[in-house]
Amino acid sequence: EATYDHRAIEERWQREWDDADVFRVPDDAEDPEYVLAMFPYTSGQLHMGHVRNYAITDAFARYRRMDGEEVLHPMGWDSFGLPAENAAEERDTNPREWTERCIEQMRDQFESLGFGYDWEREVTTCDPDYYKWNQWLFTEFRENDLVERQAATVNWCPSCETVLADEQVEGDDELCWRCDTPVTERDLDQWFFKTTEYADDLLESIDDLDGWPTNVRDMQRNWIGRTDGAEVPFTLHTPDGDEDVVAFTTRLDTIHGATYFALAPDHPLAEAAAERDDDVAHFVEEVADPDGDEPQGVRTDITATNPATGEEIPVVVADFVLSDVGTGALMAVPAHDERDHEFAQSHDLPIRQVVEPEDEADADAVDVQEAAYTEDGVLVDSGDYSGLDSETAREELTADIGGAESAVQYQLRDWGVSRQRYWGTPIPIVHCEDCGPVSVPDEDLPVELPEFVHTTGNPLDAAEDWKHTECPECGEPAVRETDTMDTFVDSSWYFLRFTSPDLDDAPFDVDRANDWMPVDEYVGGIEHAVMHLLYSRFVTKAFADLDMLDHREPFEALTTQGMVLGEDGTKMSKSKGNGVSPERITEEYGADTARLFTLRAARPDKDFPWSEEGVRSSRAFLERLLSMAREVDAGATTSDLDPAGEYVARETAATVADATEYFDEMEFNRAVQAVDELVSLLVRYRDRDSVDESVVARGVEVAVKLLAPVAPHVTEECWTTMGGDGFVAEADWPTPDRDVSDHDKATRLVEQTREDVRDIVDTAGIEDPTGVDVVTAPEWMYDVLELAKDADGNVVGSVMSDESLQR
Ligand code: ANZ
Ligand code: ZN
Repeated sequence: EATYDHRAIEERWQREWDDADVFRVPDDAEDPEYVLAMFPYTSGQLHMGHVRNYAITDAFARYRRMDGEEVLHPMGWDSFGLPAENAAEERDTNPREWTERCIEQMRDQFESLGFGYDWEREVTTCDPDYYKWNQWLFTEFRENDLVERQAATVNWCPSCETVLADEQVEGDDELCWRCDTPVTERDLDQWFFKTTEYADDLLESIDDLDGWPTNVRDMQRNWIGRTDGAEVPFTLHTPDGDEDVVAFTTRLDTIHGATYFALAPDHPLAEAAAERDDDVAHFVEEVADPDGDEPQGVRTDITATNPATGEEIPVVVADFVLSDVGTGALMAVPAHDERDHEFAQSHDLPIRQVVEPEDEADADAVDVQEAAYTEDGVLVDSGDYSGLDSETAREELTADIGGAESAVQYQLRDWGVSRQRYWGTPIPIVHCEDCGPVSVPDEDLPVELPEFVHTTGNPLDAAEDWKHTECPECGEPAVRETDTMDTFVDSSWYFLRFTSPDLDDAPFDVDRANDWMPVDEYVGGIEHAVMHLLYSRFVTKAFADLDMLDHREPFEALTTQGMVLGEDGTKMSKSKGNGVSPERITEEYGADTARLFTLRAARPDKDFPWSEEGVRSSRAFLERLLSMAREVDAGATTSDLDPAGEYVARETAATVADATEYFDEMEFNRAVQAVDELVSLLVRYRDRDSVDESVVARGVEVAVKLLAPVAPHVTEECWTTMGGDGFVAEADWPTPDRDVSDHDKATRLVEQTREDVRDIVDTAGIEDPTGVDVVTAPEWMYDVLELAKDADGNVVGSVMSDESLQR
């Protein structure tokens, strides 16, 4: 019985876990713990990144379960989206059939990897029972003023006469993916979730997310992008009369140097100027390019009064003024802003310095005619404000200038959820000529997708029977909204659905959700660090304000896992041919080996290269553990232990203590390392002349339990072989059976000094470092630990070596 037949072992235990419902959790748990991996997009194929992601969460969930918690560890399918539509086109099928096949395949792969999910809670976003609640959420948010219709620019193919998603516009030439016609732009009314209402809330509570990686918290902050500044009105003189236009500025201290004023090309006053002046019209319609390298613009027949100087300054229309930033108008200060400077030079506008460095020598070195000086400093040529520092000047000017006030600006935009695609949640709106857009009443939800048809445009537009309906308000003929929702809506609340997946009168059960939420440990890719997390946070806060949830943040702790690279250290990809298929690894070496290798290779958040060598050594490790388990004398009783036996027993206890700490921190690589060392020690100890079998048995039992979350099948096999009760997956997590505090201290001292010792011994040229001055060690260690200090009290000694154990 010397073989490790991973196929038989893995099949057997997967079946037994399933038969015994090991991973089912009750609705109301006493000790609820929620461990979640970002659910996969249903591409049909798992890659190594998936294996890693799900191995991390599964190991953590299994650890927590053995540790006594009731662990919710569910899985579902992010199954709407354009790739399914494309695949359906290519394969002459429809998106639903294709997606369902993908799900079957992926579920099989998950099962063969032995991930312990509560499959009764499986959630599939393209299922009407699920997307019905997206529609309900849309309606509910709309009733609460969190949904709005706004004009937005979309890609338009003039030949197919259809809107295109960004992914459907190909190449630098921006051609339609279907007919290669150059794509144009169109303004269409689109639906938006008002995420900006929550900008401050979303920003401020990032401070409390101390279970999140710092880089992700920073990315969230940057995305929200709060800027503090002031709004200041300028009076504009146009041929049609005077009008006050407010500008947003972060540098009100520079207002005395504002020598021109600039409007975005689609500002109403710019459009009016275009009607009066062909040059302006030409610029607005033909030239303006907000993505261009150089700031471009034209002068207009409008002037403005600088409220600080009373001076009349020119007004230009310029493409570097963005219409969706601030107010779409700015005061230009060429002496202190680079863009304003570049534009002033090319258009011969005055550059007037009003701030200089505090230090005189530095001030002399500044020449604003050459380049803008953009730092804060001391004001000059600014009337009564000259001599003030920038900060103070900003405060005083905000107070003094009529109509000026402090203002904040966010980079965050409302979340546009309209997609002109088929494979998504239909937006539950009916357009009526008399009543406008009317929400489909809750009792008529879900609005189900019609049958898929192959067409050039959006299949929903072509679905005449589906599209034409009655207005829910007045009963007259009306037309359904044919846009579907961004699939990020699906994933913005799926974690709530897992708490009560079958509920048919609400998206989730409020009590259940309050019990299980927030997710204790959320694991997924860094590519979701911004949008998915932000949208989930937004929806959670909105639900909290609708009294549907007691929690305002969905994810207590977050881990973003690193990449599994190819053997060559670069990203795995088809074109480079350095990809590794999870199926081959599972077939050839077993799921346990695949899991063990991916978890021991690096900390979850670090990248690591694939290594076939590493895979083989992981497999060898499991073989060794299994063969030890088969040889263990499980019934052995303890006698008086000799020092070596006592040492091994203590090492065993200390390994439990250390590994438990590592598991808490999800440092599976260190936990595995600790078990690896323990197993090596047990092998050496077992090969000695005098062995206490109970010490070996306890050691192996501990190793098996500590490894169970990582390599769950083979450890079940070990457990049964050793006569363990039930499943190791349900066994109690081990606790140290000896006081390891002094051992711990001594071990740490040894580890810390191991390097120092070698160093000192080498440098000092000490020939025999042992026995110089024995450090106080617990009595039991004398025999196995040789540790010494030199005359100055520096530790110089050798630590327990393999040989000393074998004495
Ligand atoms: C005057 C000024 C003087 C400015 C100065 C900067 C430096 P940040 O800091 O990037 O958030 N701005 C205002 N509205 C704009 C718009 N619609 N499109 C493009 N730029 C706009 O940007 C704030 C600054 O961006 C504002 O402060 C404004 O220029 C410009 F020495 O006002 B500042
Ligand atoms: Zn109507």
